[in-house]
Amino acid sequence: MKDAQPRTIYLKDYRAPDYWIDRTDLKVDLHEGQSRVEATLSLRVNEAHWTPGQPLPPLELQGSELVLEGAWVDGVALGADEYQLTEQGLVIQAPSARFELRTRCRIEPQNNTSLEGLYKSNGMFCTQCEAEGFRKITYYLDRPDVMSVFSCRISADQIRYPVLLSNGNEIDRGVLEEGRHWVQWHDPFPKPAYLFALVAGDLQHVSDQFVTRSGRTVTLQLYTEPRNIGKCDHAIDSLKRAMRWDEEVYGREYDLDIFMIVAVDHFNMGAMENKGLNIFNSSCVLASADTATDASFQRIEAIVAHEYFHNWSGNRVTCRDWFQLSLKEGFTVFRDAEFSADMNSRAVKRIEDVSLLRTAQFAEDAGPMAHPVRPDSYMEISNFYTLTVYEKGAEVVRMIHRLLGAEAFRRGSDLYFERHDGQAVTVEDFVRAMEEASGIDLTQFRRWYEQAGTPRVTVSDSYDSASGRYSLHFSQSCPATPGQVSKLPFHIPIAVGLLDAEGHDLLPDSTRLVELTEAQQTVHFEAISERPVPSLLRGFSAPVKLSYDYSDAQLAFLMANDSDAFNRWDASQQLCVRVLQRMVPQYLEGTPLKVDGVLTEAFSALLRAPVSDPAALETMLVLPAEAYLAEISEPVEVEAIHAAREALANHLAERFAPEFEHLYRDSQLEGAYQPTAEHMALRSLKNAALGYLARGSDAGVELAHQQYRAANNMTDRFRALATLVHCERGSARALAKSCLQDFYDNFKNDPQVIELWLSVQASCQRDGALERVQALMAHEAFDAGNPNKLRSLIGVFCSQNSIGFHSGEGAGYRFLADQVIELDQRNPQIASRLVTPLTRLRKYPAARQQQMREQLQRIFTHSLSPDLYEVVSKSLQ
Ligand code: 0A1
Ligand code: ZN
Repeated sequence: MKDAQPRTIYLKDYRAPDYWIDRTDLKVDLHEGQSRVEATLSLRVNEAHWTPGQPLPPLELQGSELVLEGAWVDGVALGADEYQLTEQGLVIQAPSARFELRTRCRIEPQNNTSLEGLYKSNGMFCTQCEAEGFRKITYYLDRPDVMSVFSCRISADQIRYPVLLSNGNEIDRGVLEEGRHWVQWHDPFPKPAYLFALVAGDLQHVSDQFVTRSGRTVTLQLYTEPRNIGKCDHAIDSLKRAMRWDEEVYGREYDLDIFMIVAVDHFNMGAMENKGLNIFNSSCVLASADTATDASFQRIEAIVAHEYFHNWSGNRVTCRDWFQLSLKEGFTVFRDAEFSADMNSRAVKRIEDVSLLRTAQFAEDAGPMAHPVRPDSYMEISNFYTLTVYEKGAEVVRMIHRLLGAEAFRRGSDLYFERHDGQAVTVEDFVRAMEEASGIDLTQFRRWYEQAGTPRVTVSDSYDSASGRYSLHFSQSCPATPGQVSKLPFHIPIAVGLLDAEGHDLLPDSTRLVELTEAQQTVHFEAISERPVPSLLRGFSAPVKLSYDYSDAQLAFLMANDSDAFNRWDASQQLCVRVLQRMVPQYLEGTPLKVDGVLTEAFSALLRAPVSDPAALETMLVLPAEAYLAEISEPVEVEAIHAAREALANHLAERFAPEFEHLYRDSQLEGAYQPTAEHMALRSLKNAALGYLARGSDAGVELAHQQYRAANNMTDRFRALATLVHCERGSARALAKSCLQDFYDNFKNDPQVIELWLSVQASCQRDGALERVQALMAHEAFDAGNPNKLRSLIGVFCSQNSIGFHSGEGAGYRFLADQVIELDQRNPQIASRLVTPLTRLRKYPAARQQQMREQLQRIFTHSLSPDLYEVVSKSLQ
């Protein structure tokens, strides 16, 4: 905690370090009270900053919450006047251009509640060093451009901690007195400190093997607490698929003899790509049919792949500084998205990713923390692990892929990996490799990395029947964002299709890629035999807000006919949004809510057609989320949006009860649970139908109850439970209550299932939501020290339960502020993430905005961590 305003760090101030660390040898002696870390660093002055004969620059090592016991230079102990301890760390004068520094520090991992550095989770020791956690383990040049060869000797009590892991290969082990033992690890690949990891615990593991394409056998191990050993298979299978895919698609092979994953229950993020020793949030790696939903099976596959892919995009080639974070994250998200698309339904994966981007990243880009994919300043880097850096960053790489084509893109990635292997580089290095390999000029394209905000593209058209010329007129603009008032035009790839009256593609290769580079631009299509309906931004070819003045009938037409599956879905969403947006003023005026007939007709066509792709159909049956409707509204009328969405869903439920009944019956699966794409699609369709059936009749409610009781897997059980909990019908009330109790009784010992149980209650919008959440905070199932529990209960309530969060004259805002103030003392990273819903204040009508502001101001009166200080101060500006 700091009282003074945290310092702002600027990209323009980047300077290479004064010293390099060629070798880092750690001895970590773990105890229940004070643990000891001895670090021996082989230092070498950076000759770019020093000429022989000149005085050597001081060595300034970062350190935080460390107690220094001693320091030795080339074996000689430093006297008290030979070093300085500052707020940032340890400063010493170097004796020569090369020297060895040894430090010994005491730390108390058991009291580390920030979950950054070395800490304890359920009795095991583990680490999280990205971005700047290593400085809580020892004094170091804790920056990603300092790459070092690490070895690590861990010693601990043999009974409590039989398993001792670190990066690289185990090279030796032995026993000590007093029931202690030690293991020595060595990682031959130079790496920055943020990729260091250590684990000590009473763990079991499953083991498997992977033979690389060059014939090397790699041991794969997944470590967990013994009670979870039956939940490892899916992650191991996913890992093997990811390893094969990266060889086939990117030509990347794994490089060590062993790859380990460890599951921990207390983790701030999803997972971490430490070299050879990935550490995962349990919820992102452990799964079984009885305890994990299809969504979590898919999430695990994606995250296991993501962390594995980092071995090349992040570890072998790393970031020069944290402004370059998207270099590894945007690229790796693009890689994992393509992997998931190849393993499952490509269209559905794209729809899911775009929904997230449009709902949450667009909101971020329009909020007080908006920043470019490559930010140019930050106070606290932990605040920049954002949807903009990850998801928009992935969209930027996707656009490069589209502009270059798959082959040139692969040449570009080969060049990038080959040229920069073992280096810490920049986004510019990545873009340049892509340019050189393809011959395509990306000068203007680079603005995607530099300019924040979501570009708007407005399209109109004209058709000259005499000449057969069809023209699309584009104009682009980008709203101001903090620190960036005016923007230059972006280079925007827009995939365009043209449909004839029968719904067939008119263009030769069905889709043409239009490249916008000007603020205003017209594109012509010749020899077009009739006035077409344009299908714009196919596959969401750029992260923009595109508008074209479609009629309702044209949207229904695209929804039924577009050859691009993504755009069929998008047309259905746009039509729903239209209808919902017409209902919002009806609600505000107190007139009855009316559903436009054209939507009913479109749904009728959809539900009457034979089901060719169950997964795609399901995506169309899910109405736009309230959060998305909020993102595209200004001001956000929370109750009106909710009422409109409910009215539309109820209308569809009543109107199409027989169709939903058929879908439900026809999507039943026989036999044991399988997490295959095909089965998941059928389950998701069946459960979407169930949601409508339960809205529509008491018989539907009973069906949900039956499904809950008969389910042989967590997807069906949980979806039935959620249906009952969210159902407004009176008959659902008692059933929801008894099923929630039954669910708890059955799964109370399984934290991942209890996260689901908390989240389904937190998102229930019925009256009294805040009181229910507060009651759950006092429940034995809740643990304020566990980020997953905080996210499932408080995070879900504040971000997904709009009625609950915004009701009660600001009671929800006060509640969130109270939680955040308290949490900031223990875990600043989570506090600053949890506060996000309050930072959206400018979207709301004046009275709510004022109430939200008051709570932000109240938070700001406290002594805040840099994390929370940055977010709150920027939101109040
Ligand atoms: N690099 C990881 C995510 C991660 C980032 C920061 C963390 O602690 C502050 C932890 C994990 C990834 O992209 O998966
Ligand atoms: Zn990542």
